[in-house]
Amino acid sequence: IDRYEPQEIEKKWQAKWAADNLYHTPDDSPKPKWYALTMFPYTSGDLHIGHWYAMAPSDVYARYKRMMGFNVLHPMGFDAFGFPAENAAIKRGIHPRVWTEKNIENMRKQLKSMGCCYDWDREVVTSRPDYYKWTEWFFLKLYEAGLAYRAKAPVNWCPSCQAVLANEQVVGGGECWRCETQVVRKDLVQWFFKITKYADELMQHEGLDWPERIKIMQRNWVGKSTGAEIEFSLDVPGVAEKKIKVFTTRPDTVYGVTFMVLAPEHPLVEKITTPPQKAAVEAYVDKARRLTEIDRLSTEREKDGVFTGAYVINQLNGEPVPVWIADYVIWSYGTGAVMAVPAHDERDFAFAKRYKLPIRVVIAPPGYEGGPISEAYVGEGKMINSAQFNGKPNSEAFDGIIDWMESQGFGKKAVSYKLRDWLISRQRYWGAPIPMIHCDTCGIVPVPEKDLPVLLPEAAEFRPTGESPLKYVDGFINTTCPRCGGPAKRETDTMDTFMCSSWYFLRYCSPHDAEAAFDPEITKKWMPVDIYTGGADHAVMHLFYSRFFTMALRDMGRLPFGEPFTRLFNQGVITSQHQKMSKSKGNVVNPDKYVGELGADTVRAYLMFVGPWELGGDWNDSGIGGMSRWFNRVWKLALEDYSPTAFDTAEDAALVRKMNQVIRKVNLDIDKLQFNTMLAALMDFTNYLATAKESGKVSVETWNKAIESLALMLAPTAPHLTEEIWQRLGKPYSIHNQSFPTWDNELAKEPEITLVVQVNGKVRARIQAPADITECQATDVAMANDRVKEFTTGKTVKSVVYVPGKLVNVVVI
Ligand code: ANZ
Ligand code: ZN
Repeated sequence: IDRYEPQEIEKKWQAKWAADNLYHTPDDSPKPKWYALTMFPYTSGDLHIGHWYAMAPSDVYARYKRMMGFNVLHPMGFDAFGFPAENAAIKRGIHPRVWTEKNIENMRKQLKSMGCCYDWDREVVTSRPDYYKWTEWFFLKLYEAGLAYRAKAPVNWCPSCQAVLANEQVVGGGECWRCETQVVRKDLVQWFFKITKYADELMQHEGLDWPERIKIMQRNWVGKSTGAEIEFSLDVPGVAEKKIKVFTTRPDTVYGVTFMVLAPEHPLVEKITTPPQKAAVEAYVDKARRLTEIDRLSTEREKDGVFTGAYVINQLNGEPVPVWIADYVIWSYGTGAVMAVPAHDERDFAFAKRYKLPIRVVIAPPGYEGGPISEAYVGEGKMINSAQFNGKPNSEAFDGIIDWMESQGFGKKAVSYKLRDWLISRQRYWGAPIPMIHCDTCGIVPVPEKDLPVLLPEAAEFRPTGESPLKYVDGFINTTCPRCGGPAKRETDTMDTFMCSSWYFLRYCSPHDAEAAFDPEITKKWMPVDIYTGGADHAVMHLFYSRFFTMALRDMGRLPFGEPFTRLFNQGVITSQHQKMSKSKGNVVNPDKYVGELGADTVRAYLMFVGPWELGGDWNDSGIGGMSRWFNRVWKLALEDYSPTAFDTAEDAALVRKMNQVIRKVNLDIDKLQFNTMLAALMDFTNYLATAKESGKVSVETWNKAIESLALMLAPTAPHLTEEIWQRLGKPYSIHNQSFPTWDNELAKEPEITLVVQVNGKVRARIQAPADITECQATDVAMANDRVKEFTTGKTVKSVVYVPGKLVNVVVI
């Protein structure tokens, strides 16, 4: 026979599959649907081995589902808007569109070399007008639904990228997620999406088969706190506000309030500050502005602050409370004001110590006999110094105080969320334009739907100024108001690229629809996604935003469900020299070289053999030759002639049994996405077949059946190799349209034997056991038998002798 030449056969079959449209996915099919989605790549330039690690195993699963009789939607596309394209334009003078399209060409070619069963007719590219037209449309729909608004807000500003970052894009100790520069704060008017409206629903994952880790991260990201909002009365001449509201998770400590702290940005600060305190307060506010939220919340930093000179009244006991400002109070959380209880809160305690403010214990620590305490007591206890609540456990007083305040009109039960609204404005060129117009007469006017898309002008100048280049494109910015027809200006900010990826899975369902973002009927058939695979680094941004979009669409009546991804699976990370691969570290592994030498099938299988998919591992090519040798063995076994020389019924039955066992294991492993053990089972089967061939004891029929099942089981992993084998075996094209082998539990069963167990020479038990039971297992089963135990408990086992397949002899004294 010919040699196994992967380069040749892979090219050949890829061309044939494409010509035959083998992986075309019809919307109409009598088969049940299966939507297998893999996170689409960002168009950064090259696919590295990490992309392969994400895409090859997910392709194996999609192919398996195809062979299991599903109509599988397995699409691929490109996340193509974003900073790097624009940075390339600034650095190298290439237009972002040209840079992006060039990268797409290259990446598509690389993706095709993997031999995945993608339906390329459904490819989406988020930076093309036929796609971003609908991203703009989504903006309009969210705006109509009251979910988009403009607000001036302190934003995270990356001085290096010269751009505003979402909270999620600030990582580590306050660095830009992309360039790791320290982020600073800046005020800008921006567009926000009201993702907080869905805070409660986003915390739940009902009916979703998602990793626990991701669910916890999402819940923490929402950060729901339950407590109360309490009003302190304010009486400063000339100030209209007569109350300051605080949010607290500890209403049970309200009698222990000895001062109040406002965020430096709190609008009342300016109004209530007394003349003598003015200079100090202004200086402090100025200083706070320059810090990031992360710095401000850091527990390591010493808490400092300034007295405003003003007082509020604690309405529960009528006491005056001095009002301070301090940067550990965050303006965007709760009400931006804190009732400070130094006796029971660590931060307040430190603050009170520093500024010599009173500390009043209202929950008695164990054994407390009055007097000062040396640190904040945050535990449970009996109420003291708390009027009619004295003597009650604080947990009980929690609700009692809320009820009392509600009846008196001092406060009410409240919840607060850490989750912030999603800031989507970007002062960048390479993104979908925000379809809004500013008119001096009419204010903010949405671009009429019929005028979409608002096209990105091709000509623009790219400068690292931090302002959108669109500001300087006259033909873009100057327009007419859709309402009054007068001269008006376009919004020049573009949208966060996470908007593009918040709905791409919907576009795949009807990618060529010119009338709608997605066809509601077709989309209803495909969605929700049955399995979504990708990196765990998308736990809060992409997955959160996609869920928000889906929930919003449901509430608009445009989708009949609110959760886009039924099952989520995160593959591990492939590292290189034990580090994350990155261009700057120069440790990026390019798979093309290995594909060129050994073939895509080998690279696919080798990656899956690194370890459990969810764990990832370090890339090391030392074993890849072994994978290639295995495929060569499979090739020879399958294609060389076989003829029985010493037929033996028992051996024939043994192969049938082995085959059924392997088929069972492979099916169960693939379904659990345990590709490494699936491959190990197939390798073991190959060894078994090699031995069987040598001994020549099985029939031609059984042999052929075994070879066919091996090829079919290997088809999802090594699609080219198996297609070639299938053809050479004279089977009908294509192996990828065949059914995956199924097993028969009866045939997979090991024949049983009867184990006789003797204790001190007397037969005490007869146990049914599988014929291939090992010595270890046989001893264990024997010793665990209840009858046997009756004669061994309390005695010392001197020896256990196993006569294979027959007898376990136990001697005790
Ligand atoms: C009084 C009190 C007494 C508090 C006590 C705690 C312990 P979480 O759990 O994170 O929601 N707080 C409220 N708004 C704040 C803001 N904008 N910036 C900084 N801190 C703020 O925290 C809620 C608690 O954090 C609130 O409960 C408040 O302090 C503080 F023994 O109120 B507490
Ligand atoms: Zn107008």
